[in-house]
Amino acid sequence: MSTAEHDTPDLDAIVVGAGFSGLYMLHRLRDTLGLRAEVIESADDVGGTWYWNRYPGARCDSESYFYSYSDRLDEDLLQEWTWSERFAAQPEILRYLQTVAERFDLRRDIRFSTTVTAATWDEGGTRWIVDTSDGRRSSARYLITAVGCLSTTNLPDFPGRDSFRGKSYHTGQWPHEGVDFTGQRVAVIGTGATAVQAVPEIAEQAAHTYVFQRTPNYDIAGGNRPMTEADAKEIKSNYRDIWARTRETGFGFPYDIADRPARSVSDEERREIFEEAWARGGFRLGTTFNDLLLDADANSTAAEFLREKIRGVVRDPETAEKLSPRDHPFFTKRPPLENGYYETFNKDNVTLVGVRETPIDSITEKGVVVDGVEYEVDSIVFATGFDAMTGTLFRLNLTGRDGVTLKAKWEAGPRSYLGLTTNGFPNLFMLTGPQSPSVMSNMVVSIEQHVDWVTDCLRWLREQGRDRIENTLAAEDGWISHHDEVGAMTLLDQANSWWVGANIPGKTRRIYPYMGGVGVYKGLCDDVAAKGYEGFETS
Ligand code: FAD
Ligand code: N01
Repeated sequence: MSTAEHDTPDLDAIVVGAGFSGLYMLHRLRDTLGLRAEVIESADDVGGTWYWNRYPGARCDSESYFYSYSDRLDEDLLQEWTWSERFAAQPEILRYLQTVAERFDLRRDIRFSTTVTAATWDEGGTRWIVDTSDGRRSSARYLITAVGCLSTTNLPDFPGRDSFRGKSYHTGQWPHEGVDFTGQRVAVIGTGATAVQAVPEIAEQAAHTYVFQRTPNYDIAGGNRPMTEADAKEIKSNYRDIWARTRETGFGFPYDIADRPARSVSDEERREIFEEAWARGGFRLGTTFNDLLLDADANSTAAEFLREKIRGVVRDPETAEKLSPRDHPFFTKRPPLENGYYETFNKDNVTLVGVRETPIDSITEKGVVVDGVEYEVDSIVFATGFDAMTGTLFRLNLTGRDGVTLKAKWEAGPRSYLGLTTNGFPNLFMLTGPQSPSVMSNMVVSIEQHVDWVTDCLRWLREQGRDRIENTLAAEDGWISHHDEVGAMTLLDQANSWWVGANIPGKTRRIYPYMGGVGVYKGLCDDVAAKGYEGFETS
């Protein structure tokens, strides 16, 4: 297809998505490399996750001072911006991303309210042809997906779902004007990280809240609090060290994982260590011992500690037991951070409904039916998560070399090199793609690492006078076997989580994120680059 056939002039790069990834990518392409780039975004503004997830209680669970762009973007912004809370709420994070967009004048190269509906590799033209919901067709040398790991909502197909006469909401597509539940009977379906944030807030307003739980989680104390001036001063004077640490640790947090197994200390000492981590709040509990995610026995010590915490808060023993996970190890499903979730179940107007043994039968005009009981409600909140990691990539309808679609190629699970590229799809880069650390990390650190790596790669291609890059099948096979080997060393496969694709009926069960850790992964990527992009063919 020749350039003349395109409605818009050719670009050097098209980026899909304007969240943390797409914004930083655009800045690098345009301002570092001087390329002509455009971002295409379904929403009418920037923000990604933080544009869509406006449900009550939405906030981050990586601490805000490191859940933000690092000195790689702008050292001055780090000093100018002050987070108001330890874990900022959605409006503040959205404001931050809007500020970044304004500061770097990014919006002028973002096409909003436009969805990429298909993208096809044109071998003759060495370009991607991109179709969008506005009927336009664009083309670019490079296609970079910044579509997010958690951006396609999962709305289970409960029989009768659409017959419900009240209002229903998915947390990932929350109305911008907010929802007032005052005086209402509300059903919340799901008990993942989203529900754990939303339920206390909804229960504050609603006349009665029914929480439908299929799998209880190990929720950790969030410990959110306002940031003090002293906090901000200390953080701002230590930023260099903080970022250096986030890039080297396993999860991209500036916390080190203690170099000791759980059974290397006495029961009393372990308890004290857990208590101290619990009191500090956040994911520190997961860093107390180095074998919690590797050894079932070690893991059971943390699991029992967390069950005890539930029993300590929830007064009704039957409800406490129902809320206590027993069918999977700690951290094999993403542990939510809780700020008042368990306490909510001490309220008379909150009911926990187990739907593990007796799944939701149907949704009727009036409410939710479980085990022959109809729970009549005015509103239903679907906190049922996402078709994570691959769901949004498949919706791009990517067709690579020789007419092969990504969906067909990945039928038995993702196949990538470094989680960044895939054979048969030249000049395609997937930011935080499956088989990279992505969701197993503080994501902004992983996003920056991917964006910087892609930037360096494009610069190198230009210096070499080349404009086509594709990873070899051998490199891909090697990466997948390393990825799977590392994943198999963990307990991750012992739970039915979205990390293994188990939340979506029919989805291929695999470990989707890379489990080798952020620091190790960065080293491997750097090594590939240092060896002249080993594992890639270029022309
Ligand atoms: P996203 O923010 O998901 O942005 C992707 C964008 O791509 C979206 O705006 C979407 O509209 C757009 N898009 C997708 N497909 C198309 C298409 N076909 N055409 C056009 N546009 C398209 N991670 C952490 O590390 N720490 C946290 O504390 C944390 N908290 C979270 C809280 C919530 C409620 C959720 C849902 C996720 C959280 N995450 C957290 C993960 C979070 O998704 C990432 O941290 C980060 O925001 C992802 O940024 P992104 O730019 O890669 O993707
Ligand atoms: O989604 P989830 P989420 N019948 O998939 C249940 C990030 N995040 O939106 O566990 C009945 O975790 C499902 O049950 P089960 C974070 O990475 C971060 O809560 O599959 N129930 C589960 O309880 C997180 O992990 C924050 O048995 C059904 C729930 O719905 C990710 O986003 C906040 C069902 C879905 O939980 C996703 O979290 C929010 C069915 N048919 C999100 N189908 C922070 O705090 C699904 N469920 C930063």
